[in-house]
Amino acid sequence: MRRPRYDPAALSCGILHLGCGAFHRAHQAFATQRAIEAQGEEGLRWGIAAASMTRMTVPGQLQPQDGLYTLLERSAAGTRAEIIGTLREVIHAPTDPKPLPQRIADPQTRIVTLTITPPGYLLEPASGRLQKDHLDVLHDLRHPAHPRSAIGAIAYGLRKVRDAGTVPPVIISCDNVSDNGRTLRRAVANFAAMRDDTLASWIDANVCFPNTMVDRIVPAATSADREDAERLLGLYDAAPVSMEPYIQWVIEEFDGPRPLWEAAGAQFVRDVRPFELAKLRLLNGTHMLLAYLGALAGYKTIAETVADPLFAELAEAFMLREQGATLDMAPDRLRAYVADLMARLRNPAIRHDVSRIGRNGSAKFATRLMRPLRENLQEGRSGPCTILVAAAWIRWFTQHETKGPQVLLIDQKKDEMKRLCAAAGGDPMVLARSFLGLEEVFGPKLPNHEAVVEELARDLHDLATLPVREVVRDRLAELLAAG
Ligand code: CS2
Repeated sequence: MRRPRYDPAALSCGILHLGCGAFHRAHQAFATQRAIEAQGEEGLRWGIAAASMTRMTVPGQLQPQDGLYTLLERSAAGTRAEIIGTLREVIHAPTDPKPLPQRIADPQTRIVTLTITPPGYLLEPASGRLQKDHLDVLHDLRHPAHPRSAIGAIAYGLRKVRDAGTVPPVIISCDNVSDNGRTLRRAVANFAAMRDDTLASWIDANVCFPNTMVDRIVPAATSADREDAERLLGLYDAAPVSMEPYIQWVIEEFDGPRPLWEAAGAQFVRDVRPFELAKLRLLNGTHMLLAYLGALAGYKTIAETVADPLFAELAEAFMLREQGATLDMAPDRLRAYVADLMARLRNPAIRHDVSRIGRNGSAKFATRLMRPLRENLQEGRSGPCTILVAAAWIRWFTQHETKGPQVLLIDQKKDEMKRLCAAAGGDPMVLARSFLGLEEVFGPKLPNHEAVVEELARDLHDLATLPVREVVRDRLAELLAAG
């Protein structure tokens, strides 16, 4: 059991984090622990005040244990445990006596980090425009002192900074969102502009939102995690987090004080984009492929799905032929990246739920799958695996009507999708056409749109009538035959 090599009680909170889920605790909170250890006395200013934006679960678990929790690094070789001490404060934002805008404007806060998941940006996925009629937007416009969304909190926090004439914190998105820093800036500035154009331009001119790429596979915690933590620690831990050994964090260079995150392997670079595209398309896109198809085949986790050679072969073909073709990567590097990724996906000690990865597909399709598909089609290449993933995702919305494996459906647009399925009355062409017509998910008409509709309809038909493994086998054979 590795312990923090500093006194957690001596930390002050230079970082405010929004969205205190397992990913934050396995990634940024871990990297900050290494940074503080490397910086000694200097590092003690980098404690984290971590805010849960809605639910009380994590604050309820972590407050009684002074923010301390166990990280379980899991691989086929075994489990390594470490106590993380960086969360100096754990806040439940809706009930915290010090509202988020005030915390953001506190001069002690030099950095604000976020893991709020793609829907938290309140943007239409395909157009990138703020959803001005979103309930959280409407709420926050009415309650500037107690905003509910991270976007509202940042806008009003920055307004306080501007009014006080102090130095704004650097705001770092750690979500799997394309161009995450710019996207966050756009969401915050669009929100600010709904009431105050000068605030929006002040934010544009004065606040730094570096782009980042974050990577570490972190499944949801289970009771087995709590049992293992207790065995290793000799104490009950209500909130341990499991994770894979791999970690990557690429951050766009910025000015201003910050923790020495390099101590955890973070890289500071001029341009995050190539790293981000490779990660979103190869890892996150493949996660979606395995989750949607794997669930239909009855698999519960990613490791179970890739343990099936058919699915492993499909995942590899998808990365090497389809997603890989859209990346500016030398063939050797691409092959090495894919090989590493396959090993990570196979990690038998990580139980990464397919239904969890499948959540919020409507907010994830655009960046991970549709943009690369569009690029492939524009270049005259095909995208059979991507279209098959779209078909599998659509099947999730009708799965409850069948005797097949059931999936846990969590998606902002769930009701709309179910309506489309019902309206299509089982006709795959109608279904394919109406889904692809959802611009806010799939973007504007694709090049060769009619051919894509037909291909999607064929996949929908086959997935409805044949065992999913058979469909996968058939599509793989077609792909290999095409050379
Ligand atoms: C996953 C990611 O749920 C998902 O969308 O693809 O959480 C993935 O595990 C991480 O991005 C890995 O870095």
